[in-house]
Amino acid sequence: MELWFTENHTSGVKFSIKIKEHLVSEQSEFQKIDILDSYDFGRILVLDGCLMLTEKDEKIYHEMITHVPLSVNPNIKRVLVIGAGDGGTIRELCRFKNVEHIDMVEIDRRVVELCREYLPQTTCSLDDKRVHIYYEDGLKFVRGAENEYDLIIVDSTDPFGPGEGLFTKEFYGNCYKALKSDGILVNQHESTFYDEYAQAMKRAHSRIKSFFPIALVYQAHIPTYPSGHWLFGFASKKFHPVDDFNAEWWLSQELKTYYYNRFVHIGCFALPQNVRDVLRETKGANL
Ligand code: AG3
Repeated sequence: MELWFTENHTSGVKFSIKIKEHLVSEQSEFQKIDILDSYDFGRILVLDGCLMLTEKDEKIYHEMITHVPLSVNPNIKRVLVIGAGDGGTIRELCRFKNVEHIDMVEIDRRVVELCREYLPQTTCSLDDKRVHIYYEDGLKFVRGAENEYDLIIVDSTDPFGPGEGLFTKEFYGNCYKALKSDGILVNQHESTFYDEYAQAMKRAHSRIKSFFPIALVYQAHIPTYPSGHWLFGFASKKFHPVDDFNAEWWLSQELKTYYYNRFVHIGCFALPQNVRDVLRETKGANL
């Protein structure tokens, strides 16, 4: 009998991967957690039916959400990561020697526990001495922080269910306050190809723009996400992601990567016309 995982990317589009084995199926206090083993993508983490990562392409997402901000400000020392229970973002951050302290705030302890058991590829740095894990709601956690972080990374689910609060005006305002005067906020920013995601992305983008003087979007090709084209937001109080890009410094770190490199860093901010057109519909757009 054949076993397939299917995510409905829209009401009229399905994306399926042939499965070897269904390793975990658990309803936590917050969401349905599934971990599967597949023939073509290795192990797969699924939350509430939405594919979060596969072993085959997770490096694209995790490198792009970390190396881009780190190579713009090599003095990043204190980092706050919201979500990210699979550990992939933490793994990439821990490769940077300048990073001294990482607070990771994940609402669902079971995601971390199950990923530790089944996804060692991404959880391998969660025990690094610099990492401090809090099992709390990220929205509440940032309320209490002021002028504390050089970088905040929002590695969330889609803006439905437990991740919804991480796309609100209140949250972005508190992130602004929690960042130092040269702080950077990077978030997973959905995509524009399908309308439902485009609406969520536009809302998030105009909210971020209302707080940060620099608010840009960059892209990556992630084969297993809806449409295969995914966006990240780069919002900042001072640093410009392209003008302040420190390629020499990044090269001097000698980090072997799968997707990110100095050419991608510049190129990922060059957005296709259809993405620019959607962004232009957001409040305060200056494209
Ligand atoms: N978080 C963003 C996943 C969004 C994918 N959406 C979807 N499949 N509908 C990924 C978490 C990786 N650390």
